[in-house]
Amino acid sequence: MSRLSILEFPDPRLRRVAKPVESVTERERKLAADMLETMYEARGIGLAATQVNEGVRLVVMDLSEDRSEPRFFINPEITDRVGSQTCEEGCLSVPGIYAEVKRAEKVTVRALGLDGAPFELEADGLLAVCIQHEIDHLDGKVFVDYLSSLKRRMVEKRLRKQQRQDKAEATRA
Ligand code: GNR
Ligand code: NI
Repeated sequence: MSRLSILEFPDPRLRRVAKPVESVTERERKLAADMLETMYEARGIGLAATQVNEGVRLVVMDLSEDRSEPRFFINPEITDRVGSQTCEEGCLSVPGIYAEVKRAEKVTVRALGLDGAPFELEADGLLAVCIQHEIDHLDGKVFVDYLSSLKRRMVEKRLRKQQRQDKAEATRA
């Protein structure tokens, strides 16, 4: 397995819309394993292929405390949504920024597993939030898109500054 690097907002590559996987092969299984390792290393609960600069509709997640329940979603689609909830969200592509986002409370998701077999899942709570957050990434959306443009510009400014400092430090090291 290998660790992949995670794109950071406002990188324009986070805006690309990912293409459906046509058939699930070793290539997708390798990418899923690398993404899972990358997500665990970064202490995230979800990761979309878009975030590691891969333009395919593949998501990995693990909401368990002990990282023992990996989940994989290929070509995920939300077929039903009910109610609404507000959750404080973070994102590995928007480090250090947390904000409340309103999303559906319950969703029904249809996807393919790593074996290529279709499955359906009813999710609520954080699982529902995370699936909606990840499918947004596949559609080129980031959670800060739901903030006011003023707040989004502040986030962008802060992250650009941090990225400049990181780069300068890397040069000196
Ligand atoms: O690690 C993550 N935590 C999180 C918390 C609240 C709502 C959504 C998330 S997803 C995020 C990982 C990530 O950036 N996935 O794209
Ligand atoms: Ni994210």
